[in-house]
Amino acid sequence: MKRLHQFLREQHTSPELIELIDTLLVACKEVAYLLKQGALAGILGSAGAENIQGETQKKLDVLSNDLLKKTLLSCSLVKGIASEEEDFPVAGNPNGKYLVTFDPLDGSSNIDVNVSVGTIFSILQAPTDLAGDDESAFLQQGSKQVAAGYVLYGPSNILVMTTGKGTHMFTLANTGDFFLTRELVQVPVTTKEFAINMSNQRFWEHAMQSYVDDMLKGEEGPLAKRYNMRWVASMVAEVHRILTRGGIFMYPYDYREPKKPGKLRLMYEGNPMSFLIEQAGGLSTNAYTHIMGIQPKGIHERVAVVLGSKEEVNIALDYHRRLA
Ligand code: AHM
Ligand code: MG
Repeated sequence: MKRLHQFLREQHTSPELIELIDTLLVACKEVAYLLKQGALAGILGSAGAENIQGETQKKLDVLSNDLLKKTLLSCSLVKGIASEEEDFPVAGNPNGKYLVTFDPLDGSSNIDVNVSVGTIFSILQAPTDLAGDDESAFLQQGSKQVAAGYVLYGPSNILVMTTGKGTHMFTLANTGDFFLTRELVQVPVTTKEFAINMSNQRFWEHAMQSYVDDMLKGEEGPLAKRYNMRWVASMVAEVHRILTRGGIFMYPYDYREPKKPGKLRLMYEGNPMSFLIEQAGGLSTNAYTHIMGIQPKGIHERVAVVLGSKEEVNIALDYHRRLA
């Protein structure tokens, strides 16, 4: 079986990018180890603090953020980092070549119930004229990402990654090495499986309500398909399922809090997941347009997400074109 290193070298990935990915994975392996210990390491439960988005932080949100931050800033290639759990970007080496944005532990509401969570990351080229803690350095469209991926901490620990040459999966072995276990992943074009938090239905836009209503009508409805539904409440697990067997994942615009359209974040969740999905032949949108074409206005900006199997995402886009 092929090791991650060998695979990246064969893809002509630059030695610097390989070094950066390696560094990032050192932190992810530590997170994986902590998660495995669970209650034995006293790491479950709340940290008693809130992040900038007003969400209660879990102990492991804080621990994994600290691990990633410390590890990445020790790497001379890193000019700056931005994290879902940090109020502001943090500067690294002023001569560093890359910026890294990350969600240290996505789906963290699942930690205490022992369900899959993950670390999501996105790597950008650092502009030479802006400091590593300057927010504007990070405000690049998703299409500019150099690499993106996630590590899913589940029954197996799996790295899913792209550098723009397809999406590939690597499984973590006991030796600490990641081995290539699926090359050039392809999201099936059609699907009958959707993922959405139905309890928010009354807050969605009319077009989304109508689309989901029609899915629920099954074979007798206008979509003429019997759908199945899944909701793990961990985006990494959801995207992993879609990369594996197809599906559509939606966290749509939501008018609970009008100033926060959608729950997910563009820089830490929307862009990296879009890169992975589109490199695997899927489609990733905000229900109107490609997520990776959106010009970010702030590092903690939120975005509506509708991604997955191409044909199904096109159906969702069509409802939004007709009923918006
Ligand atoms: P988090 O980054 O604070 O963990 O929030 C993101 C998570 C996603 O993984 C998941 O898709 C969503 O929030 C679940 O939301 P809900 O609580 O509405 O089910
Ligand atoms: Mg999170």
